[in-house]
Amino acid sequence: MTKQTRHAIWDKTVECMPRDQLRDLQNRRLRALIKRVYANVPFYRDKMHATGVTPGDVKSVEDLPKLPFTDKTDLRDNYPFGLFAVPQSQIVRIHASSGTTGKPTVVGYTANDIDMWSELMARSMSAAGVTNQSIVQVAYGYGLFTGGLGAHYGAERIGASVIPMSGGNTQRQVMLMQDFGTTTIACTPSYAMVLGEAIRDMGIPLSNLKLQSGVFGAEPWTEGTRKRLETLLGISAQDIYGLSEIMGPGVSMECPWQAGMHIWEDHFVPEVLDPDTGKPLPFGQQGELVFTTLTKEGLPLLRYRTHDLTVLDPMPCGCGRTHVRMRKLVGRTDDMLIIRGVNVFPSQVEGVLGSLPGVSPHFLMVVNTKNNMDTLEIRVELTREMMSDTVREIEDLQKRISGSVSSVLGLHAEIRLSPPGSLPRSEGKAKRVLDERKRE
Ligand code: DLL
Repeated sequence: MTKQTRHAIWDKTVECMPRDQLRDLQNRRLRALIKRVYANVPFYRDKMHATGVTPGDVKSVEDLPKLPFTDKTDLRDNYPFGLFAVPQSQIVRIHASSGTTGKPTVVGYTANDIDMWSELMARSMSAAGVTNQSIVQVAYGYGLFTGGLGAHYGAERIGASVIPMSGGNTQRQVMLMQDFGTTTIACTPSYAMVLGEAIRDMGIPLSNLKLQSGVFGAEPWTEGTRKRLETLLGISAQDIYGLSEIMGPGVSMECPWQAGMHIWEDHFVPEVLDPDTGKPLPFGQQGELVFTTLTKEGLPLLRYRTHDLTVLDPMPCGCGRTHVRMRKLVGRTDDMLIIRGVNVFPSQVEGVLGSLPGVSPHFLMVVNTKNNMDTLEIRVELTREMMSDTVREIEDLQKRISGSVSSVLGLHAEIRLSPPGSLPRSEGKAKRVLDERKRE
């Protein structure tokens, strides 16, 4: 499939709406939202009082900077249901995302919220070519995580046949993929890699499969990984973004042009800020993504700080959709490691490894301290082909990885090569970092 392949647009009226009309729609929805949260959520009412803003002060999207931010800690402080804007009797679904520490972040949906989410997931999956002829294997986890049920409802809304596999059980996934003629696989890119390698290792030719597309998200992945997945699985691989607090998957989605993810702006207003000062940045500059939800009933959020780093691009897209695009994520502000004073994102390491033949995309960064100095070791798996090479060739490869890592990261890393299959595999979001530094 080429990048310019056109798939039917799910809701052309909205997805291709002229930007001035889209802005009018946002402004109307924003005014209604502010009234709603002011009336129904004491937390927002108090915050607005504290900053001296009244609902009447927010007339349009341009007024958003007058409003205070919301952060994950606000959800934690009001755990579990304190920020819900409707009585619990109207909440029909609860999801949660596990934090690194303590209590999870809890989100609640009304029946209308679930309907809106299904619609936006239908919109998103259509952009990856899913139709009512498709057979969609959902290998995102089902449960409190939003990936499984989000993809499930979206694919059903389109009328596709859904296989609700959840993550894991790789051999069985591959068997059903063959037997049922799966056309679209929805899972994390790291699990897609596991599936692709299993198909290869089981000696199954791609011609035995009917795979056409992948809907991959929930973690950062690079262009190099996209190429590998497209080759390994014989598909077009599209990026999908979202977070449970804002809705779940389907906040934004790549179109076949694979040039950024369209944020569904009729429901979410994005801003990009300088993460340190909180000041809005113009289009084209990298910063932290912040969302205001326009239509959510259960858990509306004002200026929610995602901690995700990206760049917004408002230029028209070849696909005809007018909604602003966000660039593939670099990572999260809280994923950023500071090693000997140098800022490092795991996605940079993924980028380096993806560009070198002989190494698999599986890696683990181990950060430690030795003599009061940070150390970085990168464990990298060799490919099977490379394993049959001479020690000399393997040593050369090690030097090449080390050289590329130092020049991209600006930091020396110890490269530890290991045999194929030796690093842990993930069924959901990959764990790329083991930080063993002692914290004060
Ligand atoms: O990961 C929702 C989701 C499910 C998105 C399935 C896409 C597909 P959370 O568990 O709340 O929700 O994690 C949200 O994951 O803030 C990003 O840091 C990261 N993330 C999500 N999608 C992408 C992506 C789901 N396409 C957090 N690229 C977000 C990079 C992503 N990071």
